[in-house]
Amino acid sequence: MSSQFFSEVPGRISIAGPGSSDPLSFKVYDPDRIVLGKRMEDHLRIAVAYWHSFASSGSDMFGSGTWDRPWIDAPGDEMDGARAKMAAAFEFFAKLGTPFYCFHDRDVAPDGASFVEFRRNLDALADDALGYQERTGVSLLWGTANLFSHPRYAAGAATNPDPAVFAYAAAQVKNMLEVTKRLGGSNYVLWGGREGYDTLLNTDLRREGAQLARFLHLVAEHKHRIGFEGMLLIEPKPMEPTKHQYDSDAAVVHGFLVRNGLEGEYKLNLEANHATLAGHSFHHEVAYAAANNMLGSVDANRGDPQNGWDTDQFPNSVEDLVMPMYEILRAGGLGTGGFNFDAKLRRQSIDRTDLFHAHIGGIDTLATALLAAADLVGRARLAAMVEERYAGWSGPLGESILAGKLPLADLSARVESGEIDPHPVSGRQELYENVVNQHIWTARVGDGSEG
Ligand code: XUL
Ligand code: CO
Repeated sequence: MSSQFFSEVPGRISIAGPGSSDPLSFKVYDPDRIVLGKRMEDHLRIAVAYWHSFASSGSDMFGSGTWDRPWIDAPGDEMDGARAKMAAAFEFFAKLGTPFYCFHDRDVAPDGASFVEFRRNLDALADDALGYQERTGVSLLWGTANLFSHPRYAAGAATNPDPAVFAYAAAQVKNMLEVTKRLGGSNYVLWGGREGYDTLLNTDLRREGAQLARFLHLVAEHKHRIGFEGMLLIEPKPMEPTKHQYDSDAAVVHGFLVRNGLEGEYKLNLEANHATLAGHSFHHEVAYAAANNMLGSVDANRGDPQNGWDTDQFPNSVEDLVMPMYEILRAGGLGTGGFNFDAKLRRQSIDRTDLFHAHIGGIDTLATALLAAADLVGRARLAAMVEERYAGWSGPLGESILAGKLPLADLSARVESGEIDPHPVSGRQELYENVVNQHIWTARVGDGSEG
């Protein structure tokens, strides 16, 4: 295993178990452990994000980069730098031992002086990526085009007041969709970073909605034209960088797709911190997607309860992840999706080895949540309690109402006659909370995870 950039981690991260004192080992994650009949690795389908971990130097709006990332200032021209970055990325993926990665076109390829030059750069680097994928066995979970960093996208991409910007974005997505297909990507993501507005005073909402719908139709058409078999995914986020982003949350995106005849073409890539920015729990977003057959993939991270922005920290709370994981298991899993660490180190975590600590902690947190959620699914107590709560809807009255057999007048007559006389029943929220906690505790002490 080559050790060009991460020599402090000589080989692959070991699967050491909960008693291990080696910080560079997994304590809970064990790819081959069978959970509800499936390998843990195949449940979680972990991916590392190229942008936060390899294309960024830790700069923020108040200061320049702090992280020790020699590949970013590698000697030679821009393409030499891009190749050093890719070498670092694949060395990291192979040592972490997780199966997937994700990238934006611009994370990998230098802009060049024109669109054609950018495409040539990306094509050459995609050839390199194919070689790395073959040698390491690491695959592409999803590709995406960055339609938000360049100044041309300041007023949006598809929703720009200038159709020339729409066209440029279309060219970029066409190209990246084809690159994603060539790399065997499992999905393609669209995050509308600047598809929104900073002020309504200069914004025509009706036009911008129509433009966005047209763009999504074009992307779906091209997907079918080139025979890309992966899922198209939209990633909701309510704001940042714009004041308001159109793809605010799972329900808003779902409604937009249905209204515009796009249902079935797109699913959702849900990010935990984006849910909290939208004023929802992550559980809410996942439950909504699962209930509407919109579950695609997850960007795993967490926000900070005291900060109102996208802090993109690595997940470390099992409590926060058990119920999203439960919904995912009950929906039959993420399919071609997975858990992508759209998370970044804190600015003071300057060592390259900190990248390993962050991912190991995040992965062990997901693994523990998976065990607790599998226990909840396996023992089926929560599901039985919910089923019982709605039992009336499977009885004669509930079924007749849902089948449209009882008009308002009939229902009213039955109430007036006293035949129908409901009595309040307890919602038992505290009991439900106790049941969930019990499963988290048993997963932690390593009992009963196989349900
Ligand atoms: C930004 C964000 C993006 C998308 C991909 O908040 O989450 O990195 O995941 O464009
Ligand atoms: Co994301």
